[in-house]
Amino acid sequence: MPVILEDYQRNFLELAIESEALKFGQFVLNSGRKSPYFFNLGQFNTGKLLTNLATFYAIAIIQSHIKFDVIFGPAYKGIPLASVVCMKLAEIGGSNYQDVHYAFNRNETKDHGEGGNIVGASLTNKRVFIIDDVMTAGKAINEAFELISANGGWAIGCIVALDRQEVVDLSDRNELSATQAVSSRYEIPVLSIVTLLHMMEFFKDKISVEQRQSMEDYYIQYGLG
Ligand code: OMP
Repeated sequence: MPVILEDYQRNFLELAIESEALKFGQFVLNSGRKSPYFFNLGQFNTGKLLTNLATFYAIAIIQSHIKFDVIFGPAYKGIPLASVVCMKLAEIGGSNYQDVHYAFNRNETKDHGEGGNIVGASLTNKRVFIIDDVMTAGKAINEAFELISANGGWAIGCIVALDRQEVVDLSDRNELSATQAVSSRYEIPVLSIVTLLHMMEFFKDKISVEQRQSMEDYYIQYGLG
């Protein structure tokens, strides 16, 4: 099936290169896998980049028609994301998004003041939508689900900027990618601004033959069969 990119997805990838968030080379991932590319969302760190990034997330969320009460960003990279995307949804999302709250966790529980480890809106009895940077094996996102459930909320969906579309267990080639596994385990949609396949399509004539070959080899080794 041909991979077609929408304008906002192209704009996102262009800014990812401009900001050096996306780099081609040799990188070691959390999982220990050696990857020919790495995506560092922390590079979207100017007002221009951040407002554009928030718009790309917001478009993907609005197009999904998912309704929720709280957008939740797991510490650390999810924290600015939850706040800027919450604002952007109110700005461009119309009436459905005016009263969406945001929340994030701190890594250490506070035992004084307001206490607990959730900052911002309460998650109790709320439909919670998770926002994060990248999904490879889904470890970071799984922790967010546990946190939401421990705080009485219902995780009803999630979004990352980049879905690396990697299979978690290589011994089972029929297995799902990490995003598909999360989606089926929790029975929720998992959205992304772009997937690895979008990236490969966009960069096919913009990177060297060697870089393209390493991307294809990596996809054959770790990507969906
Ligand atoms: P999982 O928790 O295995 O899904 O890996 C996601 C995390 O890996 C991200 O939240 C990042 O900390 C890190 N990461 C990136 O930021 N960019 C990448 O391109 C790849 C990774 C990674 O190590 O897999």
